Amino acid sequence: MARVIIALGSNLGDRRSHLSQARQYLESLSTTPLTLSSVYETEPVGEVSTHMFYNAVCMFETDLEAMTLLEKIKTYEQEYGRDPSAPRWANRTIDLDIIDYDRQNIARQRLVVPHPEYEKRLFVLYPLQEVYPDWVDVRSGRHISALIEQAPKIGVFKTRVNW
Ligand code: A4P
Ligand code: MG
Repeated sequence: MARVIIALGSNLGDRRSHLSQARQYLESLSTTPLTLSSVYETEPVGEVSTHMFYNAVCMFETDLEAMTLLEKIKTYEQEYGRDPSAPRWANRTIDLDIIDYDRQNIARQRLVVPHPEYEKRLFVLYPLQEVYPDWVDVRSGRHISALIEQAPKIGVFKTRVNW
């Protein structure tokens, strides 16, 4: 059994519904109830878009191997993570990233855990701190509060949205 943490992001269409549907899918991969963070509304980072994101994190236990979990969430993104009313080339409506897999340090070609760059992203760190207040990065040994202090500042607003 592995304890995993997945970060979710959506900035197109009905963002709450995309998070909620992905949460239901992740429940089907889990052997335990999910621990959910709040939904955060966050300023877009990078060139992707000008639309505000909804971001959240969830934690659960699974029997799946790390690579199998990756394949499943990527397939979900491709099959269900598109807004049917959006053009085919539009941004994905849901992004699912593996932040942690059982406190392991994984550096394979298709899977890097903890997720590469997550420590620069307040839109992951704030919800991560909510579900895992004592989080310490297995690569750097740094505590979540230090990671938050050092990350580039962006607008991150905790909402009361249910998902
Ligand atoms: N991959 C390697 N390690 C992992 C991992 N731990 N979890 C590989 C998931 N995937 C991992 O990912 C590309 C490839 O990374 C995968 O095929 C997998 O083998 P992807 O999710 O298909 O592509 P992506 O979403 O464009 O990459 P990434 O890095 O997840 O996207 P970004 O750069 O995070 O961009 N601003 C705000 N406020 N909130 C957001 O959620 N998201 C992005 C997405 C940019 N700006 C944002 C947000
Ligand atoms: Mg991604």
